[in-house]
Amino acid sequence: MTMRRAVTAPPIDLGRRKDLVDISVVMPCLNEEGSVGICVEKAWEGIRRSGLRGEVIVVDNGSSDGSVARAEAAGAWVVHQAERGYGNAYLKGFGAAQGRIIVMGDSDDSYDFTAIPDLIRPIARGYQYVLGSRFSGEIRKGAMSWSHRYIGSPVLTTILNVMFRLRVSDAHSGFRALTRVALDKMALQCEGMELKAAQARLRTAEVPITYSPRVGVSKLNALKDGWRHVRFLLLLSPDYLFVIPGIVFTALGFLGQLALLAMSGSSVALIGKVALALTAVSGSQVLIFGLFAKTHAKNVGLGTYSRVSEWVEKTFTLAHGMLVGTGLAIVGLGLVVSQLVADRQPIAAGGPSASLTILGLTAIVLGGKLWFDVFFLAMVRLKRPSPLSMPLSVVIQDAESDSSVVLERA
Ligand SMILES: Nc1nc2c(ncn2[C@@H]2O[C@H](COP(=O)(O)OP(=O)(O)O)[C@@H](O)[C@H]2O)c(=O)[nH]1
Ligand SMILES: [Mg+2]
Repeated sequence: MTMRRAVTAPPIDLGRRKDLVDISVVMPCLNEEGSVGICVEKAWEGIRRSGLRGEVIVVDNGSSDGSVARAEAAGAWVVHQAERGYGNAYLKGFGAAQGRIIVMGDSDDSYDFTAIPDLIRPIARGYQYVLGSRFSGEIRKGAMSWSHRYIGSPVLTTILNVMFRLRVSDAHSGFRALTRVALDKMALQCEGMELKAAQARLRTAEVPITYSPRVGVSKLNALKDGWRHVRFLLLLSPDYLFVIPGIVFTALGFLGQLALLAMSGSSVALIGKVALALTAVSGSQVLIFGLFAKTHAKNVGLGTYSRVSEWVEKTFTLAHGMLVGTGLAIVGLGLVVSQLVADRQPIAAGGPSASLTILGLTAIVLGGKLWFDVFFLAMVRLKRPSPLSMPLSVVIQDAESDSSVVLERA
């Protein structure tokens, strides 16, 4: 989905002609009759102080109170979004906005819209995305609960920064400014703006802002929205979700196996060895999931390139995988058979023979599995044109085998 999709045509109004608007202030609003009017007035004051020509857009999701009337009375253009949700509200508002600079903020009077000149100042210096930071600014008494301020927000912000190598100080700020160019580049779908900003390599700046207690009750739920945030980060990060845990568990399984090699004579030893083998098998499965996920992410345009992932892609081909899989299975089979035949020491005693047998079985399982893994990987790698540009017939290509198939659209 791109941002420039059609929106309900604004009523003919010279004041909203594109060439007459520099800055669009967009506010989502759901039942904020106590504050939306003040916010719209402050936004107009902010626009006036900036010396630019602007518009104020309030996006309503069917407020059941007097929000719409208050917003209009204060001079806002109210647009309606049928689909619920804060993210959807923003998408609608961005689509309606005409300015080359877009400012976004809550309509609960927690952000001070008269500070618009400060917020957009970096844009004049060439920045494309400005984050209003409450943590480097001021958080007034009662504006944020203790748990948000000292636990929720810092933890989530740190996770975001670590996972995506960012350096933002306030990942959940609702007061931001961006340029039209930045908006188009981000091609937003719903959430995760700072991520998209990073991926689109926007020039990003932070400006300290003041956060005041909101009027009315919060519409977001900390746990639910916190979880959505983490979920979204994980979905965009196969490395942290799959690759790293996969490597850790695989290593733990095999190294643990070596550490217990000499241990014997007890059921505990045997249980430990089997458990470690299972750990290695599941770990390697998770690691392979990482490969699938990274390939998929790249296919849908979310992937980031790195030297390692390029190497993996070149190395992890169907032919190599099948060869290595077969090799592993043969080595494993050899190990198991040799332990059975040699019979130096009963396998059931749980000593080194048991370890080698378990390692052999593990290798057989991993080797066999690898055949299916690489086939699946090859499937995920099949190239497919985007549905939007799909002509009557499409060619699906497999780069690795250099072959293709033509599909006719029904
Ligand atoms: N249009 C619309 N606005 C919403 C929705 N949910 C929240 N908002 C608005 O989005 C802004 C942010 O929500 P808020 O409750 O202040 O979240 P908080 O700042 O994280 O506590 C406020 O202006 C809300 O009125 C929604 O479903 N639709
Ligand atoms: Mg708010």
